[in-house]
Amino acid sequence: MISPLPTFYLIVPVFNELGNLDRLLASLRLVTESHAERYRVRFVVVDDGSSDGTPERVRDLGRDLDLDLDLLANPVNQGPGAAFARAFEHLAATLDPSDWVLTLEGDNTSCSELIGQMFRRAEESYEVILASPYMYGGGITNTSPLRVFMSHMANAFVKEMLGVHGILTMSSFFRLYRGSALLKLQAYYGPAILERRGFECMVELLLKMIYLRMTISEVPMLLDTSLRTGKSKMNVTRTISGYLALSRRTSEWHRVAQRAPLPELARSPS
Ligand SMILES: Nc1nc2c(ncn2[C@@H]2O[C@H](COP(=O)(O)OP(=O)(O)O)[C@@H](O)[C@H]2O)c(=O)[nH]1
Ligand SMILES: [Mg+2]
Repeated sequence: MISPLPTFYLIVPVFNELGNLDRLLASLRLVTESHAERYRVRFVVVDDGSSDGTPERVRDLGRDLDLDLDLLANPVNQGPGAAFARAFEHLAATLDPSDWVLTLEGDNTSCSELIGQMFRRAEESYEVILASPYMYGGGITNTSPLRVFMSHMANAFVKEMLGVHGILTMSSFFRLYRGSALLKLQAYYGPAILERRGFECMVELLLKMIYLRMTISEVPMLLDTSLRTGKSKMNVTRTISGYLALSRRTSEWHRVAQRAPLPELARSPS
């Protein structure tokens, strides 16, 4: 049966998040309840070769909490960029311009309380909303001052290197997209949208949105690392080299944005 409601997809990449899953999916269950009148809520969780029982627990929780959930599993770890690419490709056949897609972290640090504010901002007609720790009113807490400093430096460095001005947070996973925006990205860059497999994927996505002149806004977010159990999986050296690799692709991505979209994928009203 075709649902009369638009779909609200929540895409969550996970890698060894067993300690965070119960709380994560229980809090996202509340999101499902609070949006039930306006959207059909569907979860797309992408596991990436976890060795701690993450995919099994996701499946159990999906059943226990009665979530509409697709679990995609890569047997071998490929990185969060590859996971998002797989999820976008998974949506390509069914995504409608009136749908909404939220991408978020699986470690409980993407505060679900912010989702309402992201929707309100999007309703001002923005195509994409970024949760933004580097914006006034946001911040990073329960993290050492050295790490906070390094994280600000990395964000500023990436912006300068790639010539991005006017956007405060470059690499947050936590974002809300209009279905029409993702369809447009797919029409230009293919159903997976992303090339980069590592943590730099979110910067790649942001650049492609900028090259397509999409409307982007940010809402302040307090990133509280005490909300997660376990450590960050981001490998700093690999991510820096990923950022450098991005800079070698920007002129090609820019060129692609100047040409007509791939006709077989151009379903979005632009
Ligand atoms: N699918 C997939 N997800 C990953 C991978 N590495 C990290 N993640 C997920 O990506 C999100 C961000 O990772 P996290 O370790 O919290 O990085 P940080 O927030 O930068 O410290 C979390 O949901 C992780 O489970 C990976 O290799 N594959
Ligand atoms: Mg995290």
